[in-house]
Amino acid sequence: MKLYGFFNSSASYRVRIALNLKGLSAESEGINIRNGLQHSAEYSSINPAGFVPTLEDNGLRLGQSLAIIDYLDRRYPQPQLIPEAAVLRARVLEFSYLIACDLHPLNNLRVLRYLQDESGLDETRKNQWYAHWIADGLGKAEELLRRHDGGEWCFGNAPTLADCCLIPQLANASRMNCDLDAYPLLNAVAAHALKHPAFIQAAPERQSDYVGS
Ligand SMILES: N[C@@H](CCC(=O)N[C@@H](CS)C(=O)NCC(=O)O)C(=O)O
Repeated sequence: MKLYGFFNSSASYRVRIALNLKGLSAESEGINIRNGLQHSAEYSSINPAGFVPTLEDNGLRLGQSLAIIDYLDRRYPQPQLIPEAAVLRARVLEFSYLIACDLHPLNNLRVLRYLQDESGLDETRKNQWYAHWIADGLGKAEELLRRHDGGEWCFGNAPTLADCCLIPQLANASRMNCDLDAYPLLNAVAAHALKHPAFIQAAPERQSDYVGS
């Protein structure tokens, strides 16, 4: 198994957590998206979308972190990260999509670069944009947990896809100096998760391609 990723990429971080939780080891290849390597001819032939991560497994080549984790869950079911029970599954996906589909794309590297390079936003305005969408998304995530939470993890007493999405997003927000005080439930889950070896080992600074934030 091989994972193409980038140490600071939260989508890659989600998959690293899932692999670790399942006890799977994958060869890791860093694609430096700060230097534009996601657009190189070589990587484009691997993932035409120009995003990390990409997983290779048994002849399969797959992009999109949530699709990758869903694949891993089917192929290597233990422990299950996307629950079977209808309501719990729906809650986990609702929370995960809020982060992965609504929040994360607005603050992606290509969007931030476009805002600076094409729309002329200076560093301060760009950071305001970033912080605005973090506050919007994390505020909604906090409210979902307030309504439906009930355990040490986002949903219940075992980690799920929701935790795989939350922890990397909080790490990114923290790296960008966003104020996280308004999210006590998210912070409590993070404090718990960051004691778990699967989450500790998936951290950006533990990756072989780490070059500093
Ligand atoms: N929906 C995709 C998003 C992947 C994504 O946005 N990856 C970022 C890093 S976290 C990336 O490759 N960005 C490159 C760019 O913006 O040019 C997924 O979940 O895998």
